[in-house]
Amino acid sequence: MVYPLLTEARATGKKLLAVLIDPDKARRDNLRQLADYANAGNVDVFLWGGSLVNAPQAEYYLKLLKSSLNGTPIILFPGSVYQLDAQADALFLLSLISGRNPDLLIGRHVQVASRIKQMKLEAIPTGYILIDGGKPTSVSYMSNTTPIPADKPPIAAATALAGEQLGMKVIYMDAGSGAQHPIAGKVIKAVRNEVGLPIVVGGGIRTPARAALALEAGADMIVVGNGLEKDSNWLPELAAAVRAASTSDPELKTAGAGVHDK
Ligand code: 1GP
Repeated sequence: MVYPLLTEARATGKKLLAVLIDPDKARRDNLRQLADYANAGNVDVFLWGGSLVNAPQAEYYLKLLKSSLNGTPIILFPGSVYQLDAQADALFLLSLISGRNPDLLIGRHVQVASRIKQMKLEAIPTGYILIDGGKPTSVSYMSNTTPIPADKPPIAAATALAGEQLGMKVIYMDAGSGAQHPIAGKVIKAVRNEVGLPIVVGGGIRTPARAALALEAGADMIVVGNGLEKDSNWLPELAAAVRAASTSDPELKTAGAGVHDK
Protein backbone atom coordinates (compact mmCIF):
# COMPACT_ATOMS: atom_id res chain seq x y z
CA MET A 1 0.00 0.00 0.00
CA VAL A 2 1.39 3.37 -1.03
CA TYR A 3 -1.36 5.66 0.26
CA PRO A 4 -0.28 5.47 3.95
CA LEU A 5 2.99 7.10 2.95
CA LEU A 6 0.99 10.20 2.02
CA THR A 7 -1.32 10.22 5.03
CA GLU A 8 1.66 9.72 7.30
CA ALA A 9 3.37 12.71 5.68
CA ARG A 10 0.34 14.88 6.31
CA ALA A 11 0.04 13.65 9.89
CA THR A 12 3.69 13.95 10.90
CA GLY A 13 5.04 16.81 8.82
CA LYS A 14 7.51 14.58 6.98
CA LYS A 15 7.92 16.09 3.52
CA LEU A 16 8.18 13.92 0.42
CA LEU A 17 9.92 14.33 -2.91
CA ALA A 18 8.35 12.78 -5.99
CA VAL A 19 10.19 12.63 -9.30
CA LEU A 20 7.95 12.57 -12.35
CA ILE A 21 9.15 10.62 -15.35
CA ASP A 22 7.54 11.17 -18.71
CA PRO A 23 7.98 7.79 -20.44
CA ASP A 24 8.33 9.53 -23.81
CA LYS A 25 11.40 11.36 -22.60
CA ALA A 26 12.93 8.54 -20.56
CA ARG A 27 16.45 7.40 -21.39
CA ARG A 28 18.12 4.29 -20.08
CA ASP A 29 21.09 6.14 -18.52
CA ASN A 30 18.86 8.76 -16.92
CA LEU A 31 16.57 6.10 -15.42
CA ARG A 32 19.57 4.27 -13.96
CA GLN A 33 20.93 7.50 -12.48
CA LEU A 34 17.56 8.38 -10.95
CA ALA A 35 17.26 4.86 -9.53
CA ASP A 36 20.72 5.20 -7.97
CA TYR A 37 19.70 8.48 -6.37
CA ALA A 38 16.50 6.87 -5.09
CA ASN A 39 18.38 3.90 -3.67
CA ALA A 40 20.64 6.35 -1.85
CA GLY A 41 17.55 7.82 -0.16
CA ASN A 42 17.06 10.94 -2.30
CA VAL A 43 13.64 10.14 -3.85
CA ASP A 44 10.53 9.08 -1.93
CA VAL A 45 8.19 8.35 -4.82
CA PHE A 46 8.31 8.13 -8.59
CA LEU A 47 5.40 9.31 -10.69
CA TRP A 48 5.12 7.81 -14.15
CA GLY A 49 3.09 9.40 -16.94
CA GLY A 50 2.65 12.26 -19.36
CA SER A 51 0.12 14.13 -21.45
CA LEU A 52 1.05 12.08 -24.53
CA VAL A 53 2.79 8.77 -24.25
CA ASN A 54 3.72 7.27 -27.58
CA ALA A 55 7.01 5.57 -26.80
CA PRO A 56 6.62 1.90 -27.69
CA GLN A 57 9.24 1.11 -25.07
CA ALA A 58 7.32 2.74 -22.17
CA GLU A 59 6.47 -0.63 -20.62
CA TYR A 60 10.05 -1.78 -20.91
CA TYR A 61 11.33 1.43 -19.31
CA LEU A 62 8.95 1.00 -16.40
CA LYS A 63 10.23 -2.55 -15.94
CA LEU A 64 13.81 -1.26 -16.03
CA LEU A 65 13.08 1.41 -13.42
CA LYS A 66 11.18 -0.99 -11.17
CA SER A 67 13.91 -3.61 -11.29
CA SER A 68 16.59 -1.00 -10.50
CA LEU A 69 14.84 0.25 -7.36
CA ASN A 70 15.15 -1.06 -3.83
CA GLY A 71 11.51 -0.42 -2.98
CA THR A 72 10.84 3.23 -3.89
CA PRO A 73 7.17 3.16 -4.95
CA ILE A 74 6.05 4.07 -8.46
CA ILE A 75 2.67 5.76 -8.84
CA LEU A 76 1.06 6.06 -12.25
CA PHE A 77 0.09 9.62 -13.16
CA PRO A 78 -1.77 8.91 -16.37
CA GLY A 79 -2.55 11.43 -19.07
CA SER A 80 -4.75 8.92 -20.85
CA VAL A 81 -6.47 5.56 -20.50
CA TYR A 82 -3.58 3.96 -22.39
CA GLN A 83 -1.18 4.55 -19.55
CA LEU A 84 -2.30 1.86 -17.13
CA ASP A 85 0.38 -0.66 -16.27
CA ALA A 86 0.18 -3.38 -13.63
CA GLN A 87 3.91 -3.08 -12.91
CA ALA A 88 3.30 0.15 -10.98
CA ASP A 89 2.63 0.11 -7.25
CA ALA A 90 -0.33 2.47 -7.33
CA LEU A 91 -2.35 4.80 -9.51
CA PHE A 92 -3.35 8.40 -8.98
CA LEU A 93 -6.93 8.03 -10.19
CA LEU A 94 -7.29 11.61 -11.29
CA SER A 95 -10.50 13.62 -11.36
CA LEU A 96 -9.80 16.99 -12.89
CA ILE A 97 -11.97 18.88 -10.42
CA SER A 98 -10.78 22.35 -11.45
CA GLY A 99 -12.23 21.68 -14.91
CA ARG A 100 -15.70 21.14 -16.23
CA ASN A 101 -14.89 18.43 -18.72
CA PRO A 102 -17.16 15.49 -17.79
CA ASP A 103 -14.90 13.02 -19.51
CA LEU A 104 -12.15 13.81 -17.00
CA LEU A 105 -14.54 13.84 -14.06
CA ILE A 106 -16.15 10.43 -14.68
CA GLY A 107 -16.06 9.37 -18.38
CA ARG A 108 -12.59 7.89 -18.66
CA HIS A 109 -12.88 6.33 -15.22
CA VAL A 110 -15.80 4.24 -16.47
CA GLN A 111 -13.72 3.11 -19.45
CA VAL A 112 -10.90 1.77 -17.29
CA ALA A 113 -12.66 0.73 -14.06
CA SER A 114 -12.63 -3.00 -14.86
CA ARG A 115 -9.04 -2.93 -16.02
CA ILE A 116 -7.91 -1.25 -12.81
CA LYS A 117 -9.68 -3.99 -10.87
CA GLN A 118 -8.20 -6.79 -12.97
CA MET A 119 -4.73 -5.32 -12.62
CA LYS A 120 -5.20 -5.12 -8.84
CA LEU A 121 -3.73 -1.63 -8.98
CA GLU A 122 -4.02 0.41 -5.80
CA ALA A 123 -6.18 3.30 -7.00
CA ILE A 124 -5.81 6.51 -5.02
CA PRO A 125 -8.75 8.85 -5.76
CA THR A 126 -7.06 12.16 -6.49
CA GLY A 127 -8.67 15.58 -6.80
CA TYR A 128 -6.54 17.09 -9.53
CA ILE A 129 -6.54 20.89 -9.58
CA LEU A 130 -4.86 22.95 -12.28
CA ILE A 131 -3.67 26.41 -11.27
CA ASP A 132 -2.57 28.91 -13.87
CA GLY A 133 1.22 28.89 -14.15
CA GLY A 134 1.67 31.83 -16.48
CA LYS A 135 1.41 30.09 -19.85
CA PRO A 136 -0.72 27.41 -21.48
CA THR A 137 0.66 23.95 -20.68
CA SER A 138 0.19 20.54 -22.29
CA VAL A 139 -2.24 19.52 -19.58
CA SER A 140 -4.48 22.59 -19.91
CA TYR A 141 -4.56 22.18 -23.69
CA MET A 142 -5.02 18.40 -23.75
CA SER A 143 -7.68 18.44 -21.03
CA ASN A 144 -9.59 21.25 -22.69
CA THR A 145 -10.06 22.95 -19.32
CA THR A 146 -9.26 26.34 -17.87
CA PRO A 147 -6.94 26.42 -14.86
CA ILE A 148 -7.94 28.32 -11.74
CA PRO A 149 -6.45 31.85 -11.84
CA ALA A 150 -3.23 32.01 -9.84
CA ASP A 151 -4.44 34.89 -7.68
CA LYS A 152 -7.67 33.25 -6.48
CA PRO A 153 -6.76 31.18 -3.42
CA PRO A 154 -10.40 31.00 -2.22
CA ILE A 155 -11.47 29.28 -5.46
CA ALA A 156 -8.65 26.77 -5.13
CA ALA A 157 -9.58 26.14 -1.50
CA ALA A 158 -13.29 25.68 -2.26
CA THR A 159 -12.44 23.31 -5.12
CA ALA A 160 -10.20 21.21 -2.87
CA LEU A 161 -12.87 21.16 -0.17
CA ALA A 162 -15.49 19.97 -2.65
CA GLY A 163 -13.04 17.26 -3.72
CA GLU A 164 -12.61 16.14 -0.12
CA GLN A 165 -16.38 16.10 0.39
CA LEU A 166 -16.76 13.99 -2.76
CA GLY A 167 -14.38 11.40 -1.32
CA MET A 168 -11.03 12.21 -2.92
CA LYS A 169 -8.08 10.97 -0.86
CA VAL A 170 -5.38 13.31 -2.16
CA ILE A 171 -5.34 16.84 -3.56
CA TYR A 172 -2.82 17.35 -6.36
CA MET A 173 -2.33 20.99 -7.35
CA ASP A 174 -0.48 21.40 -10.60
CA ALA A 175 0.69 24.48 -12.50
CA GLY A 176 1.46 22.10 -15.40
CA SER A 177 4.73 20.69 -16.57
CA GLY A 178 7.24 23.40 -17.40
CA ALA A 179 5.05 26.12 -15.86
CA GLN A 180 6.56 29.57 -15.91
CA HIS A 181 5.54 30.21 -12.31
CA PRO A 182 5.08 27.49 -9.70
CA ILE A 183 1.96 27.65 -7.55
CA ALA A 184 2.14 30.56 -5.12
CA GLY A 185 2.52 29.91 -1.41
CA LYS A 186 -0.75 31.67 -0.60
CA VAL A 187 -2.72 29.27 -2.82
CA ILE A 188 -1.07 26.24 -1.23
CA LYS A 189 -1.69 27.69 2.24
CA ALA A 190 -5.37 28.33 1.54
CA VAL A 191 -5.88 24.74 0.39
CA ARG A 192 -3.90 23.37 3.31
CA ASN A 193 -6.08 25.25 5.77
CA GLU A 194 -9.27 24.01 4.14
CA VAL A 195 -8.71 20.27 3.80
CA GLY A 196 -7.21 17.49 5.90
CA LEU A 197 -5.99 15.47 2.91
CA PRO A 198 -2.39 14.97 1.83
CA ILE A 199 -1.42 17.76 -0.55
CA VAL A 200 0.75 17.24 -3.62
CA VAL A 201 2.13 20.25 -5.50
CA GLY A 202 3.89 20.29 -8.87
CA GLY A 203 4.62 22.30 -11.97
CA GLY A 204 7.57 24.61 -12.50
CA ILE A 205 9.56 23.52 -9.44
CA ARG A 206 13.06 23.73 -10.87
CA THR A 207 15.16 24.79 -7.90
CA PRO A 208 15.61 23.69 -4.28
CA ALA A 209 14.40 27.14 -3.19
CA ARG A 210 11.11 26.73 -5.05
CA ALA A 211 10.71 23.28 -3.51
CA ALA A 212 11.27 24.70 -0.03
CA LEU A 213 8.68 27.45 -0.61
CA ALA A 214 5.99 24.97 -1.69
CA LEU A 215 6.71 22.66 1.24
CA GLU A 216 6.78 25.44 3.77
CA ALA A 217 3.46 26.75 2.44
CA GLY A 218 1.89 23.35 3.16
CA ALA A 219 2.63 20.82 0.42
CA ASP A 220 3.23 17.34 1.83
CA MET A 221 4.82 16.11 -1.38
CA ILE A 222 6.30 18.06 -4.25
CA VAL A 223 6.65 16.76 -7.79
CA VAL A 224 9.60 17.62 -10.00
CA GLY A 225 9.67 16.51 -13.63
CA ASN A 226 11.05 18.83 -16.29
CA GLY A 227 13.81 20.22 -14.11
CA LEU A 228 15.42 16.79 -13.78
CA GLU A 229 14.91 15.53 -17.30
CA LYS A 230 18.13 16.78 -18.82
CA ASP A 231 20.19 17.10 -15.70
CA SER A 232 19.56 15.22 -12.48
CA ASN A 233 22.87 16.10 -10.82
CA TRP A 234 21.17 18.60 -8.54
CA LEU A 235 18.81 15.96 -7.13
CA PRO A 236 20.80 15.48 -3.88
CA GLU A 237 20.62 19.25 -3.27
CA LEU A 238 16.87 19.15 -3.92
CA ALA A 239 16.44 16.17 -1.59
CA ALA A 240 18.36 18.03 1.11
CA ALA A 241 15.96 20.97 0.82
CA VAL A 242 13.00 18.60 1.17
CA ARG A 243 14.52 16.95 4.24
CA ALA A 244 15.25 20.35 5.76
CA ALA A 245 11.62 21.39 5.29
CA SER A 246 10.53 18.18 7.06
CA THR A 247 12.33 18.71 10.23
CA SER A 248 11.26 20.76 13.17
CA ASP A 249 14.90 21.50 13.93
CA PRO A 250 15.20 25.27 13.26
CA GLU A 251 18.89 25.04 12.40
CA LEU A 252 18.28 22.53 9.63
CA LYS A 253 15.35 24.61 8.44
CA THR A 254 17.59 27.61 8.01
CA ALA A 255 19.96 25.45 5.97
CA GLY A 256 17.06 24.50 3.70
CA ALA A 257 15.90 28.07 3.27
CA GLY A 258 19.42 29.13 2.35
CA VAL A 259 19.65 26.96 -0.74
CA HIS A 260 20.30 29.02 -3.80
CA ASP A 261 17.83 29.51 -6.60
CA LYS A 262 19.33 27.89 -9.72
C1 1GP B 1 3.51 18.24 -13.97
O1 1GP B 1 3.52 18.50 -11.62
C2 1GP B 1 4.23 18.01 -12.69
O2 1GP B 1 2.32 17.57 -14.02
C3 1GP B 1 5.67 18.42 -12.75
O3 1GP B 1 5.91 19.62 -13.42
O4 1GP B 1 7.64 19.06 -15.12
O5 1GP B 1 7.32 21.44 -14.37
O6 1GP B 1 8.35 19.75 -12.86
P1 1GP B 1 7.38 20.00 -13.97
